[in-house]
Amino acid sequence: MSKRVAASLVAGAMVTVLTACGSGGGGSADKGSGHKLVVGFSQVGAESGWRTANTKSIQESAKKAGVELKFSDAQQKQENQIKAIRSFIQQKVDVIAFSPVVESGWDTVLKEAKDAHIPVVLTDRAVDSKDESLYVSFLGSDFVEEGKKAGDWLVKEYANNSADVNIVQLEGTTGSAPANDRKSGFADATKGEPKFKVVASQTGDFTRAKGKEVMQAFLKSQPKIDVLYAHNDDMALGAIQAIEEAGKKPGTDIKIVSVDGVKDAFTAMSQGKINYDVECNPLLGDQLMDLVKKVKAGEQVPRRIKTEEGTFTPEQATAALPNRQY
Ligand code: GZL
Repeated sequence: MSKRVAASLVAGAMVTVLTACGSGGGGSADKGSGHKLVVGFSQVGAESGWRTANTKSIQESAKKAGVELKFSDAQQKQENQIKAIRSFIQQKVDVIAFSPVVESGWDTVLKEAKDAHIPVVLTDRAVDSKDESLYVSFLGSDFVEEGKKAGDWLVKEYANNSADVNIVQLEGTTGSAPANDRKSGFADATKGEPKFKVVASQTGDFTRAKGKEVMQAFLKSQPKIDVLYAHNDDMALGAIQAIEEAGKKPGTDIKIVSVDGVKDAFTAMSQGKINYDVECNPLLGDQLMDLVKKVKAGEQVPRRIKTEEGTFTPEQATAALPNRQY
């Protein structure tokens, strides 16, 4: 388990709530002041279907909650997020919330927010700062658990096989919490089985284009690929294009296990192209608005709020498709 996850466990106050159960609604003016709650939000970017759904959820929930949202898209660049946070400090927002594109390099700017007495909430991804006073809460998934779920499925899928299983891995953005933790969770789940060999592993930066490009390289360099483990569906969908262009059948010649559970991946699953999908729920908006209102009101909030999420076989994905929100 990563140090960060262990720390948050030790920090106690682990709260697992249903993502969809945010209360939302109702004005969010400070009790008595009439001042509209202003939140500065720095988003990673618009790199994937998951991110698009996450942004939509946050924007819609802010509107519903009567929160004024100052929203910034960092185009997956840490320096843009740091600039946005400094701008929110200048604007004296009530609360800063952000999804850190990578785990490291945040202490200086978060100290500036602390010195300006502006509370910070992490959503979706975490930071590896040792100074826990730099943010009040982290709302998001347990990526180590997601990686473990993917690995556990693979162990079951190949329980009766003794031959080597050659795995290629499309990693998320280098240095990001989901990439680090999904990699370690998967490795932990499969380390007891020497037949599982990760023969190639490279970042596809969570995008379809890069996922396709790296999968093309894997197909050229690897004589035998049995499984693709993709850290998100967008990279898996890009890889599917590469696999089909190479004249192979995704889901059959090369089994695919992925993470996120977005609609396009469920469509691919219904076509037999992805074999298992570990859900990572992007619908954090209502919970985030509840959280920022409590933080602004000075209420005690949990250090760690873990989102509930499941796993999908092709049959389950096909059944879920008609009502899938994202
Ligand atoms: C996970 C999130 C990841 C998704 C990707 O919570 O940070 O970033 O898995 C997205 O699709 O790009």
